[in-house]
Amino acid sequence: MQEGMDKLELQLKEEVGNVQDLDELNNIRIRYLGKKGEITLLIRNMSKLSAEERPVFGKKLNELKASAETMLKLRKKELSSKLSTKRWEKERVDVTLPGKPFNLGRRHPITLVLQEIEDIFIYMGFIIAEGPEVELDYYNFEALNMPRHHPARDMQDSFYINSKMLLRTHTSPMEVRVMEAQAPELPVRIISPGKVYRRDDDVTHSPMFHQIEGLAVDKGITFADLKGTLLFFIKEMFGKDRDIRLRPSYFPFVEPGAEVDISCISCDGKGCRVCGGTGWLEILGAGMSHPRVLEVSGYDPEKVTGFAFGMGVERIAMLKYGIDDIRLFYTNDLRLLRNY
Ligand code: FA5
Repeated sequence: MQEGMDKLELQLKEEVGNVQDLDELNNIRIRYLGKKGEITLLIRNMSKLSAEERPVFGKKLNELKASAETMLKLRKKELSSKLSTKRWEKERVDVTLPGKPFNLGRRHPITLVLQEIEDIFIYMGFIIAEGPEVELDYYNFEALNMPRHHPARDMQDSFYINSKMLLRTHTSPMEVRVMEAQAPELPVRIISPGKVYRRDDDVTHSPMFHQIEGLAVDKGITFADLKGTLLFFIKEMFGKDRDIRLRPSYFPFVEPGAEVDISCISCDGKGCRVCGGTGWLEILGAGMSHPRVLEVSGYDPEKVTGFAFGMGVERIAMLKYGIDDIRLFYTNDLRLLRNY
């Protein structure tokens, strides 16, 4: 029996010395010290020994068991530390390596110009009112004094959803929506920014573009208020040297109506290629609210008057940044977008 025990100890020593992973080490433990393990069976079979042999072999078997447990424990410690070193080597971070560049996004030039325009009007006491891009024919045309078959509808070729609904062609429907939503005695001073859609597509016309509508309604509002408001805006936006010119024009929802030009940014009004030699650049449409529009919106045109204007944001951005093709705003070319 002594010989068997010595052999077992040697065999265990060799196996523990060769094992390279923790699962295999556990299998060895089970094979020797588990419920049916070789050492466990020897201990169990001690009852078969004679009374003289039992204490001698009992002591030796306990020593063998203790030595096996120590061997397994030490190897487990050794393997665990070896494995965690290996893992650390694989996963470690080299803090001396240069970092990955972190790209910061920036605002689109149209967003920047929109915000700049909004800030100027907010400073003058206007508030922002936003509305739907999918609009009822009623608000986009009918309530703005353009009934079905009115020739002025042709000026804004539209994308229709069905016979009563379309993608709005301008932000003017918000004039009616805002007036309708509040008590007629209350004065209005709003700007309404947003996307609009038309069947247009060339270097100065995009099928989707942005407009900002303005509306002021109150007792005693005059054309002079309109001109003063726009002049203040233009000087804030393009500099104190800019002047404006109002030319008579026709929009069915204002009377009188005007096209507003600014003195050319490029030649300062002398006449150049940018302004086609005229010295002026057109930027928006404006006028005094038509009495019929005030009326359908619930306001009494005998008691109040109003002015309205609508400007194209891309047009203003093109002038401000000297961009000559509107499509550049929407091609997502970072070489352009990074500059603002
Ligand atoms: C209108 O849309 C009127 N609703 C403006 C208005 C409001 C007049 C209130 C009177 C009172 P117009 O179609 O001219 O008007 O468009 C206004 C501006 O939008 C133009 O001056 C131009 O800057 C811009 N614009 C028009 N069509 C396009 C387009 N396809 N792409 C880019 N900008 C455009």
